[in-house]
Amino acid sequence: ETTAAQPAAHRSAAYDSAFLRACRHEPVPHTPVWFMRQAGRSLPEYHKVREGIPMLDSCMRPELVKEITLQPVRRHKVDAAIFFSDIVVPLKAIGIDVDIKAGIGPVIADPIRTRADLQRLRPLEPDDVPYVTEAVGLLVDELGSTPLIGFAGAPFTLASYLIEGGPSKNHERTKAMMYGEPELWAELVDRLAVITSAFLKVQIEAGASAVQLFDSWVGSLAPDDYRRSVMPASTKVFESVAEYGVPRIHFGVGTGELLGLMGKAGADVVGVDWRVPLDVASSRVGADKALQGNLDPAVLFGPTKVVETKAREVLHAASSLSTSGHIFNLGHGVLPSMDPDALSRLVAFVHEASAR
Ligand code: 1CP
Repeated sequence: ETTAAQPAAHRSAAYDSAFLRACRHEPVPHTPVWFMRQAGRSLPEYHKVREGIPMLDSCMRPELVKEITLQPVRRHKVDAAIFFSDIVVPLKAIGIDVDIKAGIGPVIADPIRTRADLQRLRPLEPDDVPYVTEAVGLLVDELGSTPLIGFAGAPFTLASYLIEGGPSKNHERTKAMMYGEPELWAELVDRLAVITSAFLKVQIEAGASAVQLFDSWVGSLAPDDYRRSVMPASTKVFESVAEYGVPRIHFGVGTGELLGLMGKAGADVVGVDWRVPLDVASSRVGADKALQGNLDPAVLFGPTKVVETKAREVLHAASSLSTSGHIFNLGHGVLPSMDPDALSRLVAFVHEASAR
């Protein structure tokens, strides 16, 4: 977009990778594939290196982060790596007492519920996360022409964890604040936008060649509420990294009715879950955006023939798009109980079936 951004983008050894080309709507030799949550619990080699190390501690050890991030690239031959970290890492880095509990997820010791609590959400400085800068640098050197995707949690999803104190099904307290104390809510998501922007910038400055903003739980909102109460903060995040010219991906679950707005918030690529076929998603998002998705992760528990049929349907829906940009992914993350070999076979199948 800006001339200042061009040199940085061109410097990257991954610039001409299928993944980055697809993000930019350029012709590709094959449809690029990566999987959300490709690193982690589905891989025996992950369990081995993580043994005895708490999740958030592992995110602060650059050599370990490098190894875990590379594991799925080596094993599955995916077209992109995603930085091994978590959406709560920047919160921990500014002093929020958060832990990731096995079998639960992020748990916040003192939830954020009042105006006074907001003071604890100070801006993130690069010096708060030196281990992120170091790990991204190590990875970019090692990955060469394979792109590294940086990521962060979007303001709504982070707000939900902070207000509820942990994972939530209905986001009751979150919505109570959003509807009942709109000014407090607006200030909260604005502070989270500032933190998230800084966290993405750290990763881009260190060499990440794309970023994904995860608004995993925003599908719980109706479009009007999204537009009014969430979109301004998410837009602020995307605008804050626009100058770098790296592709910005936006993803959430159950967001069929929000896809158009999520694109308008400032994404270059919109991630789609498995509930909306990609040709339908494209009509909602517009031809100027690339799409990422969208095989139902649970299909991987079925027979190989069915996986291939369903994957072909995804490719077919994408091939009829008015836009050329498609990145193959699951409609949400890899599940811990998935057979890694089924994922490797899927990568090979997508590459072969889409070869041009
Ligand atoms: O001990 C462990 O292994 C903990 C499991 C785990 C892992 C491997 C957690 C706890 N986080 C992660 C890594 C992680 N988290 C990555 C990098 C791995 C990769 O993608 O290859 C990423 C991108 C995330 C992002 C993340 N964390 C999201 C957004 C993505 C999504 O799946 O929607 C969310 C919602 C979280 C919160 C979180 N962290 C961990 C868990 C189990 C959860 C979800 C809890 C819940 O259901 O609310």
